[in-house]
Amino acid sequence: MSVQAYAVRDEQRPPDNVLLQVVQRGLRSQPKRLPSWLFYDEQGSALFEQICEQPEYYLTRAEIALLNQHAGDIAQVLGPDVRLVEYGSGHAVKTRLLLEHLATPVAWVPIELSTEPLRRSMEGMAKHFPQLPIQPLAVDFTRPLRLPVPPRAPRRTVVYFPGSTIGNFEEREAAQLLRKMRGEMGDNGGILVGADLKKDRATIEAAYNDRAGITTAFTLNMLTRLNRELGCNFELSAFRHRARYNAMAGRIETHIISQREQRVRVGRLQVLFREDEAMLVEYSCKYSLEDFAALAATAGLAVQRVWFDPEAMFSLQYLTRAI
Ligand code: AVJ
Repeated sequence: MSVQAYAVRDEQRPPDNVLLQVVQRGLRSQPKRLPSWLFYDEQGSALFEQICEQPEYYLTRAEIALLNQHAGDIAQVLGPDVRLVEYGSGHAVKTRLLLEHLATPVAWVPIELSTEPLRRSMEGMAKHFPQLPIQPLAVDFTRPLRLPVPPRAPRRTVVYFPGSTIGNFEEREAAQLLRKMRGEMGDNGGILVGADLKKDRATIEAAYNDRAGITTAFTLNMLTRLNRELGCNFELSAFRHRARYNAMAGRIETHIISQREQRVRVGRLQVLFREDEAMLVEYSCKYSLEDFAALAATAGLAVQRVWFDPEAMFSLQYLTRAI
């Protein structure tokens, strides 16, 4: 393809420029880092679903077991006529378990940047709940939101944020995100948020280093994506996945490690990787109950209720306004 063809394509596709800027900035910083949302192209989303089925990845099974056991109780606490605003349209099974128990929900508002997963989860949900109004929002949920006007007045707006995705954010950003949700839910609202719990290192590390190698493929797929979408030349066999639990910080830290000294083209930038240089691609924070209550408090929220799966691996926390 000619240089000109590239230029034209770039002009017509501003999202690529944003992507290039994000990636160049991350690869220029010291130490190098890339944001974890870059994992979720179509292939990455499919790999994540496979991760959820690995025997070592306990989070999804635990959260579903939790809902199987407690969805009735959770629905009672939330009460009737809830508007359920979901951050990420994610694993539809969880939302379904919840909605099945909610009394006369006003609407389900799934928020998901990529339109294809959004469309798919809407289709599935519409089949299960033909009466339920669905008001999708194809936007980035970390940005300020304008929620659609509900079809009738809800008694309460509940922001549902399952999966421990909150753990991907550093503490300050997580608090900021909770504060934003607090604004969106209003005075009488609540936040239902999944939070993975601190536990022994071996269990946590195994979850991010499955034996089948799916997590490795998921991590390295980020480079495949950058090769395809930005014309980078990452050589996949020269990088590897590393996920370690930092007990002091209470989080899994996932890095992509360069196995040798090498240069990679990122737009007009040449990026040098040293041998064994580590590039940070994800945090997955783990919480004690105290940790999470403290995080909620910094966002002006109080923990009303906490539910656990039968093995107490995972928690679902219900937060309301503290002040
Ligand atoms: C989707 C953010 C909950 O951090 O556990 C799984 C993503 N990364 N294995 C997590 C993930 C590696 C996952 N979340």
